[in-house]
Amino acid sequence: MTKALIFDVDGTLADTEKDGHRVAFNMAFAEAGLDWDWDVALYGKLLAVTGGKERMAFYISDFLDTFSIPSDATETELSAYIANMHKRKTHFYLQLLKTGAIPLRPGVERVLNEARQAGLTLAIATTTTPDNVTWLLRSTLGEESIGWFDVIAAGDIVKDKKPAADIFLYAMDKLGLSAEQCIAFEDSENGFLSSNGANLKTIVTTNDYTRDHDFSGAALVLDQMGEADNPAEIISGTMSSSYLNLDAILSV
Ligand code: XBP
Ligand code: MG
Repeated sequence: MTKALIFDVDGTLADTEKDGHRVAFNMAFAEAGLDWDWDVALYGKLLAVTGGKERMAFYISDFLDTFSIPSDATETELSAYIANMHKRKTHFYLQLLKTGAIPLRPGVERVLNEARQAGLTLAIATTTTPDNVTWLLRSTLGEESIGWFDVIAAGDIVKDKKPAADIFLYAMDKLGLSAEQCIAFEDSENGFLSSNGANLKTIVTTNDYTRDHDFSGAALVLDQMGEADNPAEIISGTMSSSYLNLDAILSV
């Protein structure tokens, strides 16, 4: 019997990547005097790697011919330099969140409230930085919404990030629940590989970056959770209603 819903954050709760994280990365690069510009298309390629620090290391190794740490940088060792840059990126991302620039996706608030009213436990399993989660919740649902989640498993709390199953296994361990008692919500192939690797039934809501990803084996794939006046498109699986509601979730 389902006792908990475990939500991914970026791309699932909110469409944060294209106009949020990507913009924040570019703001940090500009502040550091780097001529790096992650446009929408390039960022879509870089999203193959989860984790902002890992994504920057991926960019340096796979997309730059050469890279030398700028002489005026405070850090001389590459991982420390990347970590420092990531702190500044997170600073700029939180600024964007605090302006209310990034809303929740359609249906997310309604699904969270339906689940709460039905007595289900809520949790988060995300690769992003913990502050990014609390500030997304604070800026969209208010301070008390942070308390709606029994577990917020985020970022570096696990060694291996998505697509490894670690973050979902960690969340279930902290919940004290088995995979059979939980349903996961994801938006990307890396995320689905992670939740599926943890043997979790998974409901996927795609976005512009992940529409063509492989979600074979997902319980249900939609283009969004949707609302009565903004129906979801069913990409795979079956759903009796025109938008994702608790009945549909518990029927997968
Ligand atoms: C998505 C990610 C994160 C964000 C950037 O996480 O891979 O790395 O792109 O956030 P998820 P950070 O879909 O699991 O929520 O820079 O804080 O990593
Ligand atoms: Mg995601």
